[in-house]
Amino acid sequence: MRFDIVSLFPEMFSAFLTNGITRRAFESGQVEVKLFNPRDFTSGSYRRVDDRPFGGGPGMIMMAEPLKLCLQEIRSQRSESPPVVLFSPVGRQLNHAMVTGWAQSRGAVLICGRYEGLDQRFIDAHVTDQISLGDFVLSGGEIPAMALLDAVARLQPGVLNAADSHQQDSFNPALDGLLDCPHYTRPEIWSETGVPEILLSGHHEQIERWRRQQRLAVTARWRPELIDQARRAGKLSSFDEAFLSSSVCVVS
Ligand code: 9WO
Repeated sequence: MRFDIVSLFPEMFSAFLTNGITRRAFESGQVEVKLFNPRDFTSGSYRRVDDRPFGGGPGMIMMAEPLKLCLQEIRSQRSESPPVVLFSPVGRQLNHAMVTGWAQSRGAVLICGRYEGLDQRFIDAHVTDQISLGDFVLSGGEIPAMALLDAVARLQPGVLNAADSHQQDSFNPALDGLLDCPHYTRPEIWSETGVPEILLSGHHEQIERWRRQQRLAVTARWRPELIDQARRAGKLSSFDEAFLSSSVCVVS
């Protein structure tokens, strides 16, 4: 798959693309990433990419023409016509189902806005999808673009070290849409605090039962709507329901 990034700050992506477990996906080209700066698609010595808003008001607006020329160059490099994504709070909020969709796609053009936003005429003419990370405002779309790329890259076959450790993730359908259980590592006593006895017992069946119950308890405590969702999807067994109803189902 191929992602073309349109950003006035392409350097922001270099540390991201060359570090961590996702690095392999990017460096192998399994997830091909190309960066395009709209400033390279301007004419004149000022290399202008922004201008003042019609109607007045604070800040600057990204001009439509450099974005269009940039997109034209990207389209000329690709055989099919890719989706054009804008990161903004207007869009649907990104979730695991959307990430798996993009992870199985041919890729997209990711537009990273800056300043007060883009000329609406470019959005109306070219943007096919808007994606939000949540109801807050950033100073640019680069971090949301990296969030999507990161989530997509780690789902590619062979990217995670521990084979298939994303099978254990929160929001993996294999975990029935529950949150993940708590994890512990060495030392056995840290800051005068031990770890749950069961994890040291070597009883794998009991450990798995404990982890399932922890997932249920953590989810019921912090994201009760996900319990309802799992229940409606038929993902909760009678054992799960019995545990949820019991006084043992408590977490801090
Ligand atoms: C910002 C915005 C705020 C409220 C309603 C609509 C909005 N659109 C945008 C927008 O397109 N902003 C551009 C990208 C330019 C300013 C910086 N940008 C941005 C994206 N700020 N915050 C985001 C964002 C993206 C995804 N999820 C959360 C925030």
